[in-house]
Amino acid sequence: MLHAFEHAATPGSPLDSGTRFKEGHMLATWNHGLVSNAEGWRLMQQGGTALDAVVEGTALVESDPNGASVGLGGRPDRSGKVTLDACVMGPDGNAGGVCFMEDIEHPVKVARAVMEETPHVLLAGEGAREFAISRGFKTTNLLTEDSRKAWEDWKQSAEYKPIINVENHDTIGMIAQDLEGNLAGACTTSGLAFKLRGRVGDSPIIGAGLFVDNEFGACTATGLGEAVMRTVGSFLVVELIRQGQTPQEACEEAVRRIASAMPTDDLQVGYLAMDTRGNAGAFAIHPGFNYVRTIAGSATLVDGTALR
Ligand code: SD4
Repeated sequence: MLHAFEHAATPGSPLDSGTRFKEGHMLATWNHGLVSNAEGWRLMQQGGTALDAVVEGTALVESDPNGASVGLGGRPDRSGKVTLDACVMGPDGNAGGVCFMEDIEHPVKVARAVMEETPHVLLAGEGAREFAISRGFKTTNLLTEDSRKAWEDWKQSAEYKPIINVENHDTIGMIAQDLEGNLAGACTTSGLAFKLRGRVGDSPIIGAGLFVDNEFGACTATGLGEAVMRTVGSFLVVELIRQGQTPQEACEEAVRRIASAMPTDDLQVGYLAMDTRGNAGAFAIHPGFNYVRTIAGSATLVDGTALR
């Protein structure tokens, strides 16, 4: 088996820094990554782990009532209920998630508790909610006035059509490498607006919305979860990195895999990945997918490239 230090990204490629960033490396989807990465970076410089960074960073975004696709203020399902999905994965290969969970503002923190305090990986629905309450999480009404109005408007047509790049502000997926060189990731969402009740997307599913292999790399996904789940996207990206591709090459191949399996006119998916050597990659089906990269304390909002 290759060891991380033997696993070179394509030597000389523009993304190959050849070595990891000693102060850490952080990527998050969409422009709310500016908020999550600032918090994650702050924690890591104070000795926090990559896992602390991704959980606390994404939790801040969950609390923003103006984010229509994550946590508080997330758009409800077609019955008017906000149901949340999230997962985390740490450097030791352990993982935890919750899906179809109501009334709890921080699914990403509950996912961490599932990982650290139970022998399980995924808790769903009422069971996830009860577990959260048993661990001291408070219940909150997650349906904001804005979301309620949007739902009332939607009911006029009740058209069910997932929209590409909703306000450039969607599911947050965050991956990080800490000062020790360890990787972790988190992904949290309210899923598709006005989804069928009970629908769960890729975001809480390990291997689909998120995957971390501490020796090689990490990936997270955003976009139409059904396409990511059908192709086990984040696992695929990390596996390709493991086999020697750069994160950019791996994200591109995973997007092409979707395009070869299904029509993509109305379908958006974006992948965001890093390896252990300081390389980053991002690729989407359609333009419009952006992400935030933080290196040396400085965050950059980057427009990802796309297939079409
Ligand atoms: C889902 N992947 O529930 C999520 C939604 C999303 O950008 O990421 N939108 O399918």
